[in-house]
Parts: sequence; structure tokens; C-alpha cells
Amino acid sequence: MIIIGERINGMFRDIAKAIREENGAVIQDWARKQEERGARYLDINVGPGSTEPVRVMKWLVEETQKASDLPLCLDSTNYDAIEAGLKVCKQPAMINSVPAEAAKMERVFPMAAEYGAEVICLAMSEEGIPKDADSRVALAMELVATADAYNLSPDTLYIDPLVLPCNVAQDHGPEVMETLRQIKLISDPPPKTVVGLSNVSQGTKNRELINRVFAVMAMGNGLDAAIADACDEELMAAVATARILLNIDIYCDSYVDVFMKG
Ligand code: THG
Repeated sequence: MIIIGERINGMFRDIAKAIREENGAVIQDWARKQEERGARYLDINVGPGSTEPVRVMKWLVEETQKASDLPLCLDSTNYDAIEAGLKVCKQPAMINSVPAEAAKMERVFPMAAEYGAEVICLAMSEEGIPKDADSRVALAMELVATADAYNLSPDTLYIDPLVLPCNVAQDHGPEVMETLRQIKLISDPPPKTVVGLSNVSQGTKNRELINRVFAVMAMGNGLDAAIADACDEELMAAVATARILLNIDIYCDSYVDVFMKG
């Protein structure tokens, strides 16, 4: 599993402040720090309630790229903001995200083809997020089939089963695990999978422990990527260890160090 660093997100107070004050150094510091800690992509999100998402997305991408060469995961429901970000990305990016809704797929998939971007596809529709795995997988199949019509190969897609906080949606946990397993059977090659890891612990006590345990469980069910806190050393150590136990990386005495350094 690879980590998409979650930290450059206007949901965090220091990032919201940096955006307001146009303080690029704060963005660059987080870009550098997450890369050092082992992130393989950086999520870029202007935050909720931004009045100028298009301008701010472009600015965040530019500031991030001053400090890191990692590929970016452009996280917005505003597709003009995503396109503004794609235009200034130095390398192929990830679009985060599109649900199984016709009008949105029609906007996003051609844009992904044009810019050579990967796409995070959400297992939700106009009716919201279904609870049971079968309904989530059905939406994933619709997304994969529609992307195929735009010549997007399934292995350029990341299906997100959508993780909800465990204190309000405890019964979704096993359904998400089952969804992760079934998604690998949809197509050949199969799509990849991703989750927003920190969602699972929002509003709970002992957040880090919940995040770490969920990450390892999801890896056991085939999870490929997580938008997560790359600066949580215990999380990164648990992920590195799970990669050994799942025979993804070759064991050596300093495996955690090796993982951290890439
Ligand atoms: N799927 C996809 N993209 C996503 C998500 C997802 N992008 C956003 C989010 N979910 C993943 N990123 C975060 C980032 C922060 C938090 C949760 C998920 C978080 N923030 C603190 C909170 O809400 O308590 C804010 C703390 C602070 O203000 O300092 O937990 O699921 N595709």
C-alpha cells in the first residue's frame, strides 16, 4: 500500500491560515515533510467553503511543487479547480474524485484522458453511499465500464469504497473490507483501491490507534493506497510491517528504514 499524504488540506487550520495569508512556506514545509516520511503522492485540497477554489488550487499546486517532485492528488468537487491544477502539474496527477453520476463522469473522464491523469472513483451515486458491499461493487463496475468508454484502463483507476467514521457507521466496516476484496474481481487488469484513512476515526477517542488498525486490516483485504497521515510514524511502521507479512517487500533487518527512504 502506498501513502497519499493528507496534510495539504484547507480543512487543517494552519493550511487555511497559510491560504488566507498566501504564505507559501507553510505549504512547502508540509510537502517536504510528508515526502521525507514516505508519502508517494500528496493530496491537495483547498478546504471546505473556499470562495476561490480555482485560484487557490493552482496556487497550492505551484507552492507544493517548489518543494517536492511527488505526483499530486487533486482533491476537489469543483472540476474547474481540478483542471486549473492539472494545467500546472509537472507530472501526471491523480484526480480526486468522481462518483457514479453520469454528468460528473462525462466531465471527469475526458479530462483524465486529456491530461493522462489517474482517477479516484467513489462508490456512491446521487442516492448517496450504499451500506452493503454488493451495491458498492455495482457502482464500481459502472465506473470502470464508463471509464473504458473513454479508453481509460482499469489500472489507472482507484476505487474508493468510502470510509465513514466508525462511531456513527460501525456496520460499514466489514462491508468496506468485503468491497475491497470483490473489486479485484471486476476486471483484468483490476482497478486499484484507495481509502481516506483518517475518516474512520473522525470524532473518536484514540484516533491514531483506530487509523493504524484499520489500515492493516484493509491491507489484508488488498488495499493499494490510502490518503493518510504520513507523519504518524507508528502508522508508517505498521504499514511497512504489513507489506513484509503480505510478501509485498522483501524482508531485511532494516526494513522499516528501507520503507521510509523508499
Ligand atoms: N476519499 C477521498 N478523498 C478524501 C477522503 C476520502 N479526501 C479528504 C478526506 N477524505 C481525506 N483527508 C482527511 C484529512 C483530514 C482528516 C480526515 C481526512 C481529519 N481532519 C481533522 C478532523 O476532521 O478532525 C482536522 C483536524 C484539524 O483541524 O487540525 O481527520 O475518504 N477519495
